[in-house]
Amino acid sequence: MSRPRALITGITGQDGLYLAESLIAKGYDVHGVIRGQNNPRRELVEELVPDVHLHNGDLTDLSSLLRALRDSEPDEVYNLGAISFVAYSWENAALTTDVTAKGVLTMLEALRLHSGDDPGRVRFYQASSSEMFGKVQETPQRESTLLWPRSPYGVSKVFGHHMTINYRESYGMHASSGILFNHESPRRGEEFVTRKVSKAVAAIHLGLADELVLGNLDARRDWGFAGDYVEAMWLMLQQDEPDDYVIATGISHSIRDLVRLAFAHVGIEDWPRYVREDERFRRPAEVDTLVGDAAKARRVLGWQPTVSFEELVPMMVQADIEALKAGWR
Ligand code: NAP
Ligand code: F7E
Repeated sequence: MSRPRALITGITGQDGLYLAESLIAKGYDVHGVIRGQNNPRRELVEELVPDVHLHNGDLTDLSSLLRALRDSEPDEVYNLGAISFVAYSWENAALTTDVTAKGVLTMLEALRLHSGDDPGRVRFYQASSSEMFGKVQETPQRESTLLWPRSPYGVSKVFGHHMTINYRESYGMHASSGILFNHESPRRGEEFVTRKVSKAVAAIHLGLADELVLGNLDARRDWGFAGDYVEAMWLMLQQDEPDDYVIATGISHSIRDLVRLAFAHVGIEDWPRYVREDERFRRPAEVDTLVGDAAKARRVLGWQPTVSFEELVPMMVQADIEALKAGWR
């Protein structure tokens, strides 16, 4: 029997790397779409997952996606590519819409054209987001909760989510949408708050910095570990029927909790001494609080998180300490 084949957009991102590793460990032949003429993250992908086959392509370019599909002939497509930084999405709303919203339609269209008479032959995963809940209308948030996005990013994800459902209903595609709450890891981009905090705390601990500048410390998020969340993506595509699932831990913490825990890992209790609040990092419209109900994923997929917030934050701080020390050698 031939190995199952997967194509991942967003292979250079946090989730793309974890998913590629996980699929390779499951015996998949893994392909990834990489954009740009000299992508600086290509090296990282080649180092961490050397068995992945990379295809040039961009979510805004239909023919490049058709070519990647033709050359990889996947059984499963994971659409993780996006402009994913919420704060940036206000400054580049049109670009965010082109990639994070319309890019989903372009990927779905490429897949529909590629699949010909058999629209269900390639299974499709869309990376939807808890940011779609925005100004939350129900707590905890579940699959049926009304969507009320608060940023150009959130609005774009709502478009991608509904387009995925529409292609499933219109063409019978095996298209599933994972509504994932925040998930983090030592590979998280440094622009996101968990990694910004872990890196700054590591630097303060090593005497390389003396300040951490943040925005809204009162916002609350439901944070999990990225390695757990990519397993949920895979499980969704192993089901006979496509569907939508919330993936979350069910526990929320404030940014203040995050900062306290990160500093505690390096033995600093008087953390407010090092933290300064700056309006620059506040958003035009904030998502104040998110907490997910993953009961459906637990029941249907048998999925549950394995890493708690109390384990995740020290893991990230420790990884940044090791990385900074390695830089000295
Ligand atoms: P990430 O680290 O920011 O990675 C985003 C990926 O998208 C990168 O590989 C990036 O490639 C790629 N990309 C950007 N523009 C593209 C374009 N025009 N064409 C093709 N690829 C493009 O994001 P992540 O945290 O891994 O998240 C993966 C997906 O899940 C994203 O869609 C994100 O919106 C969504 N999501 C994330 C979370 C979370 O908490 N992490 C929660 C819910 C949903 P370059 O390296 O070339 O920039
Ligand atoms: O912000 C607050 C900020 O940028 C979290 C993306 O993966 O998860 C992520 O989006 C919270 C917000 O993530 C700073 O105001 C305070 O309330 O880490 P973040 P996000 O916006 O929740 C969702 C699920 C996605 O889908 C997205 O792609 O932290 N905050 N001070 C700050 N945030 C940042 N970045 N920097 C600060 O200095």
